[in-house]
Amino acid sequence: MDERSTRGAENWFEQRGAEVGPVRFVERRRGDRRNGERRVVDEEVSSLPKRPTVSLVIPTRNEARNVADVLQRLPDMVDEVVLVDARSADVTKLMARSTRHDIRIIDEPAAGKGSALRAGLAAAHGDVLVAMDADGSMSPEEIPRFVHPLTHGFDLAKGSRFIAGGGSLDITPIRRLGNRALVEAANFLLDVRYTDLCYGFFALRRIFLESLDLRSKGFEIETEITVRAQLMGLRIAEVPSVELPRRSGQSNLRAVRDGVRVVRTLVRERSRQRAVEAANRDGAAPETLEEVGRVGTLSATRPKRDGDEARSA
Ligand SMILES: Nc1nc2c(ncn2[C@@H]2O[C@H](COP(=O)(O)OP(=O)(O)OP(=O)(O)O)[C@@H](O)[C@H]2O)c(=O)[nH]1
Ligand SMILES: [Mg+2]
Repeated sequence: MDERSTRGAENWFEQRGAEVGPVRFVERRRGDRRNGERRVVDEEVSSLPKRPTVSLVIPTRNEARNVADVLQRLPDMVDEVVLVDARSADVTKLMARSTRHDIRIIDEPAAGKGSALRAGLAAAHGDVLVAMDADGSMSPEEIPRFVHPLTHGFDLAKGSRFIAGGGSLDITPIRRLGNRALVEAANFLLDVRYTDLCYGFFALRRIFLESLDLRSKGFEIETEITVRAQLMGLRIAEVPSVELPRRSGQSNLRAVRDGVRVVRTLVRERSRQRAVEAANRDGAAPETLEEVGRVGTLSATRPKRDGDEARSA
């Protein structure tokens, strides 16, 4: 989607953030694909504190040459850094510890970025969980623009390389095509209008993590988070982000294998959505966060907010 059509047809919020210049993000809602243009809705009052605590979760595999640079550039708003590493054959952990003394390092024996991310998210304590890669392809300076929507009524802020203000200096033509096909498939199956799907820079309110009930082991984790958040009725924003080439080292992504895993995730989540819709029609869908967690399914409506604060405490 190009800049003109994005800018003209969608719900842009543009505000001055606390630590950065104007913050832009686009609301993504179910029905967007069919309904097209929508009115900008009033921002909801957020139950997050104005200055939430922020945890940064970074999965690493052989990123010794990159991780120090990333950690040196973290903005002050990051209160906690959780690094998840188990399979590095280099000195990633040593580099991380010597750059940031208070870093929490978690050993996750299970292979895959998804397994690492799940372990890191579960271990983090902040009101807001930010996930970012360690290879230098994501700029820590962008973190405030992911946190900003969450303090203004949104629950998930997902990075997009393909809206105005975003971009990628890293993506190959093949990957771009594959990514585009996956985005279109997701939009068709789920009736949304995302511009990016497989991008690992995002921020999520921690109170929703348990209900998301994430299971992904590999690079399909971002798809699972986005799709489940949408099915839960969470309020989602796309935030422009610029992806740079990795500073050094090798990619862990295998385009075909990981693309197939994303497709499988989409199909599985679509059938789950159908099941929840059927349950909703029968009046049997869970209504509270506790019920959602207990029955292991997702409500098609936004979970109730009562007690959000207490849960996040
Ligand atoms: N702990 C852990 N981290 C991983 C694993 N696989 C990838 N990562 C990390 O997840 C992040 C994203 O992986 P990348 O290899 O950069 O994947 P990518 O960004 O899709 O590929 P490139 O664009 O080529 O860099 C990086 O910080 C990796 O170090 C894994 O099995 N375990
Ligand atoms: Mg990368």
